[in-house]
Amino acid sequence: MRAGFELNFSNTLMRIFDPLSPQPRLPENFVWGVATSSFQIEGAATADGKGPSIWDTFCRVPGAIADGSDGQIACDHYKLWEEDLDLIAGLGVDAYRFSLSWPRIRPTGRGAWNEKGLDFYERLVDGLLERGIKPYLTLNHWDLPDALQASGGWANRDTVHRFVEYANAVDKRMGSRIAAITTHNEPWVMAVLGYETGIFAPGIKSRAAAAQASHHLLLSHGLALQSLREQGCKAKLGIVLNLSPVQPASETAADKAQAVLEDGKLLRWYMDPLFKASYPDDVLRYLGADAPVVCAGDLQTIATPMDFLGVNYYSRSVVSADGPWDVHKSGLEVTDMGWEVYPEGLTELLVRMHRDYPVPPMYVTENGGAFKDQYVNGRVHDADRVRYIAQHIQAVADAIEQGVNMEGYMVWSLLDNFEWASGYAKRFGIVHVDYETQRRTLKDSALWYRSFLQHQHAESLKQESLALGA
Ligand code: IFM
Repeated sequence: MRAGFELNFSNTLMRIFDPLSPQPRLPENFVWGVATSSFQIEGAATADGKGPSIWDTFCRVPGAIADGSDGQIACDHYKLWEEDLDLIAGLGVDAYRFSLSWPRIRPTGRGAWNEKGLDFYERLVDGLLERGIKPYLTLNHWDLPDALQASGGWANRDTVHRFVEYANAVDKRMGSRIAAITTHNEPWVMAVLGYETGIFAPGIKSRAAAAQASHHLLLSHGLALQSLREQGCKAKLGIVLNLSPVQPASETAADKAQAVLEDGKLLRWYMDPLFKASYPDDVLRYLGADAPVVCAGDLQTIATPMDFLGVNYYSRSVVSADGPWDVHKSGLEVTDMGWEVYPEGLTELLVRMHRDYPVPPMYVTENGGAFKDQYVNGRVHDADRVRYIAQHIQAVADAIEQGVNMEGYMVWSLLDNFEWASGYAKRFGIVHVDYETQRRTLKDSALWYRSFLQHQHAESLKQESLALGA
């Protein structure tokens, strides 16, 4: 066994691992990475002047987090960051995608800056560069300063301007060392789960507030891009969306119509303004009086050209006009989150985006699975996660075959971490975290990813020397 550990190989996995079989064809400079986010791993919730975020507050709401946990310690990454960077370097990845905690940098979202917060991220960025890893920085992965929520959070247009100030400050301090800056991670999640269903922070239940929040998130993205470019930012700039192909549960007219509307709410509500400077009519009709207030020029600002688009993909979405779809009906494997394993959906999605929109180069900025891992004698044999990742890498390669311009793939997640309303029970990491001792252990998926990347890099070198010899 090449990787020195036992796995049940599926056909895809066999193909990807076996040097004698054709490997997935990924472009020469394809960027391989791992991803995390600040609130999910950092801990140190009040250290060195950090202010509270909406998630610190939300975690205190009884029943909001399944296991009653919070982000006070998480993976203690604020203290263990050097060890974690060594771990990342050991995997042989090209890039690390991480986010900054806005309230660590500006504790109340407006007013004084916290130099110690900026210092922390500067050390992190320099540590990555010293190890030869490209920093992919996200400005907003959901942990809004709680003080801004007091005045409405993302439902208040003022937050847009506070975000631009924050983006500028980060760029001034470290922008020249960053490979790519993402404005927002998954605006759909922040708007819909945060302001409409209320199952995520800030826990508001208002469709109108959610629609307004989504508009402000998009507007702040466009304004930040313009402002960063004006101040000479050299990093690639983009946004990250959570997307899925939406399929009807049956061929009935009602199910099909429902699928079109859900696709509008999830995908076109974000892609249309970003790439066509308009909101989709069917979703505007559905929202009626809850549609957002859009000022003159907003849509043109939102459609400011980007250097890249990030796509976070986990599964497909199946919808029925009769209510929620039972994932177990399809007979597909289902992860510990209750999400179907559906790699072909990733190819379908990427090809559709390439076909329907003038997209810049795309990245899969998150992909991975939560599974019921067993830690036994210092090992985690997570064959299900290995299979999941391998199949999705193949799905990216298939999209490239069909002409889609893909620049990278990042595994979610480097570490087991705080999975939002699910707390610590759901484990997405390719590295196991023992939350009692903070010991990190590479799971089989991390060992597999490392071997896979070694092989990819060896292939690139071979191609280069062939080209030189030719
Ligand atoms: O853990 C999250 C991440 O923060 C955003 N994308 C989805 C992941 C899994 O739910």
